[in-house]
Amino acid sequence: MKNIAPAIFPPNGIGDTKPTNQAVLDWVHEIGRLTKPENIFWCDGSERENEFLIAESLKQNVLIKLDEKKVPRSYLHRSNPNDVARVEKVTFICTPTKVEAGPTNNWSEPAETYSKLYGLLNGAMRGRTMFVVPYIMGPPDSPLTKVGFEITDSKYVALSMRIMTRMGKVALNRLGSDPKAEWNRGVHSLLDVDPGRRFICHFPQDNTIISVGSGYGGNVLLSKKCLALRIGSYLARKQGWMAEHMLILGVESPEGKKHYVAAAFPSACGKTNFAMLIPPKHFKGWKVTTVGDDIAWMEIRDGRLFAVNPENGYFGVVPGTSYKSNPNAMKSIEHDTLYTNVALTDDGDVWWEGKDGPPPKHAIDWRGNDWTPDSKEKAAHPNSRFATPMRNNPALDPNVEKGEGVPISAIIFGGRRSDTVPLVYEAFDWTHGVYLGATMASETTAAATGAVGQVRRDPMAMLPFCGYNIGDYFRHWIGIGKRLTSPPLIFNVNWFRKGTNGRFLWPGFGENMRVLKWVIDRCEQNGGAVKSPVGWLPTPHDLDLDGLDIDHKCVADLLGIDHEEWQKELAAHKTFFDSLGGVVPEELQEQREQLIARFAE
Ligand code: GTP
Ligand code: SPV
Ligand code: MN
Repeated sequence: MKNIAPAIFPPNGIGDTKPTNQAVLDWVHEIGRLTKPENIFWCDGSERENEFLIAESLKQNVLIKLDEKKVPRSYLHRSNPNDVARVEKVTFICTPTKVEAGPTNNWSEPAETYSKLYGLLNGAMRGRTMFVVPYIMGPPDSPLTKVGFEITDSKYVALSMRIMTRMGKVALNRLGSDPKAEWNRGVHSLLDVDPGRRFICHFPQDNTIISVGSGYGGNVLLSKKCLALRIGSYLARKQGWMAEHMLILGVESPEGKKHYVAAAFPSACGKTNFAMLIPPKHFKGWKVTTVGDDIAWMEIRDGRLFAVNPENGYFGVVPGTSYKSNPNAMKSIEHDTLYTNVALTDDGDVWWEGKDGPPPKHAIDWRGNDWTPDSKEKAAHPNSRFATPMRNNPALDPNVEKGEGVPISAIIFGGRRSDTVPLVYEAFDWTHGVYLGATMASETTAAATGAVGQVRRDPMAMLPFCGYNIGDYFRHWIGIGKRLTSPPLIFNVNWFRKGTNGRFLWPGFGENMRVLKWVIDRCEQNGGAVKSPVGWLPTPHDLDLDGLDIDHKCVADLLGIDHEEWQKELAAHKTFFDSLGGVVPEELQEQREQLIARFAE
């Protein structure tokens, strides 16, 4: 096997911060004996370590330095062209029984899977450096915070983990030396980045993840989808909290009244953009701040739901990001950013489809080939990403480090639907809200390999991320509602409805403030709405559309419930529930019957 990740040799004082916890030391020793690396590099998260790893990555062409004036302290990484997105078909939940993984997950038997993966890992790090990355997910002093260790032979992973998590000594301190302490074991090896030997396997009962054969973010930054969502959701159910694929934002009125909102949209459906929203001129004095852009961990306190963002950075979609669509994201990625699979301009800048200004006359595309505006190929991969520290965000919420989290007033579900689903509506109550989440659907995107643009059911945007049986997950949601005395209101949104001309009916981005404002009005019990079969719908007068150039017909189409389309939708809900083979809770079956009955009224 060609060595695609040659070992590096740090000077004294770098790469030697060993933890004291014997359980960690034993595990690293065991994985070392299996993978047989040239040496072991113990990460501590320090600035000096970071500089060393960057210098070595530049030497090995893992990173390309961008122009220091144009994008200070920032780098470009190109992944293998066969390895540019999450791969759901080789992602497995390896619980003792198939029933525990449920009908929506790929399952494989734990003992067999360990043995297959150990076979692949045998000697896999020969001639390579094995990095041990300690990290925490969550603010350092939060009761929700979890410790993880990721072993990897990828410098790109070690560098990305430093941006995406609180990495290094903070984790060693939090773990302490109790050999029985709870922590996640993550093992990653690039192997030779062969799609045929690519597996992302989760062993929730062992709090263990093994990922091989990929170097792409969602498959290999094990803190994120693997720990914070798949293992996280499994632990959350056992321990009575929630791990969700949700952004968290704060919204403050000109009078200084503040609410927090969490929203679940599937991959590449607008979470980062919504979390960084800048209100249009008409909303003078309103402020939106970001707590998180992808993941929310939530627990119940005083009958309310409180949320923390377990992450420390943003791993965001690059194409379409501009000063027009998302100025806060643009400011966040102006410096100290690790770009993956974007185009490189001749003057050392980065470029992508949808960036402000004209395209460069010449660039090197994400594959490393010459590119001009006449090229048929895209310059940046549709799933090219930035990794940037959350502290770069000018709209970072002041409570982002608060261990107890922020109180959630509303939960919003949403998908990418060109028809049927209105711009916004509100559930009648919590259980109805769970039904909205359970039946949501969205067109697939480039965030995962496979066809793009196909409508699929993606309950709570967790289809690829729920680490156990989806029926039990629905039951957990219903159970949480029973424990809440002041539950968040639940809404559904759709920024992506299209007119007969095939164009989006709604301008989206900053203008989504108008929908958010209605959500807040409803939370404060002063927003108007009419009862429809699907839920509480705003009339055009209930939405503040002042200063927006949109015609009445458009608004009517956005808020319309087309009975014919909804008959198809109802049938699709049934098909989906039936496909789950009897795991759907009775409460949600009843919700479906009530929905049918409301349409028949
Ligand atoms: P993940 O990181 O994959 O979980 O994605 P995400 O949910 O954070 O999505 P993101 O905000 O990165 O947006 C994905 C794509 O949708 C980008 O190309 C955006 O430009 C586009 N998008 C986001 N918000 C809107 C909107 O309100 N309207 C329209 N039309 N497009 C949007
Ligand atoms: C997603 O696909 O939902 C992402 C990107 O947030 S990744 O981390 O690659 O999964
Ligand atoms: Mn995501």
